[in-house]
Amino acid sequence: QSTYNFILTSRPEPNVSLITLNRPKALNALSTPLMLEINKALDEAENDADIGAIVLTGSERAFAAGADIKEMKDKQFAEVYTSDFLQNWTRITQVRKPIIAAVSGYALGGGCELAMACDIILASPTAVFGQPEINLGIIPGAGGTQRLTHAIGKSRAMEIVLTGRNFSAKEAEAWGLVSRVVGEGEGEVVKEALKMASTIASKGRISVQAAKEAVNSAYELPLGEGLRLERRLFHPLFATNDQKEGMGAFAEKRKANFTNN
Ligand code: CO8
Repeated sequence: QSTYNFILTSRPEPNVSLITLNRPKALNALSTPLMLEINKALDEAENDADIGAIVLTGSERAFAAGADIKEMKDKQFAEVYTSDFLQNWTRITQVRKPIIAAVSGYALGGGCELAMACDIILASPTAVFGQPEINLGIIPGAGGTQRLTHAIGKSRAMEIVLTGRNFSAKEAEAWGLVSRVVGEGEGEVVKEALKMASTIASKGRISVQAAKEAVNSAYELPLGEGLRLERRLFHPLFATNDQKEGMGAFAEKRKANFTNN
C-alpha cells in the first residue's frame, strides 16, 4: 500500500476500502496534491479484486471546506485553461465500484461537489452543505451547477448557487441530496457507511457494477436510450454464475454466495 500525506487509507471490513481526508489544519481543503492522492487511493481500491465498495469521509469538523482557495488565489486564466485545471477531479466519476460519501461538518464548494461525485451520500446531523463560490467571484467548477441541479431541482439549486448560503443536513435530506441523515454520536455516519458498503460488497460484483452504470446513465441519457442500456446490461447477467447462484439460492431457500463471475 502507498503512503500518503493528506489522506488515510484502511480496510475496516475485508471487502471495503475507507479513504479519510486528513488535512485537518485546512479543514480538508482539496489541494491538487490531496486530489492526486484521492485518485491514487481510488485506483488502488478499484484494482484490488477483494474490494467491493469504497467509503470516502473527512473529519467530524469537515468533510472538505472546498478547493484550496490559497492555491487558486493567484492563478491566471492561461494557466488554468492550458493545464485544464480541475481535470483531476474526473477520476472519481470513472470508478466502477460504488463509493459512499460519509459527510460530517462542512461540505462546501469542491467539498460538496466531491460528495456529489460519489454514488450515495450519508450525512451526520452536523453536516453543512453549500456552494459558496459566488462569494469568491467564481462559480462551482466541479459539478456544483449540474449535479446539484439534478439532485435538488432548479429553483433550490439557483438559490444555493446564486446566494452562496449553506444548507443543513436536514434540508439536504428533504431535498433528496443525501439518502439519509444518520446517527447522533461521533463517527456514527462512518460506521453506517461502512455497514452499507459491506452489504453492497457482499453482492455479486458484476451485477453491482452493472447497476451503478445503469443508474448513472439516468443522468446522461434520454429515457428511451437509458431503458435500452438497462436492458442491454440486464440480458448478459444471465451468462453469469452469480445469476444462477442468486436465483438458485432463492429457490433452495438459502443465502446466496456470490463468486463474482
Ligand atoms: N481553502 C484553503 N484553506 C481553507 C479553506 C479552503 N477552502 N477552508 C478553510 N481553510 C483554512 C482556513 O484558511 C484556516 O487556515 P488558517 O488557520 O491557516 O487561517 C483553517 O482552514 C481553518 O478555517 P477557519 O479558521 O476559517 O475555520 P472557521 O471554523 O472559522 O470557518 C469555514 C470554517 C466556514 C468552513 C471557513 O473556513 C470557510 O468559509 N472556508 C471556505 C469555504 C469556501 O469558500 N469553499 C469554497 C472554495 S472554492 C471551491 O471549492 C471551488 C470549487 C471548484 C472545483 C474544484 C477546484 C479544485
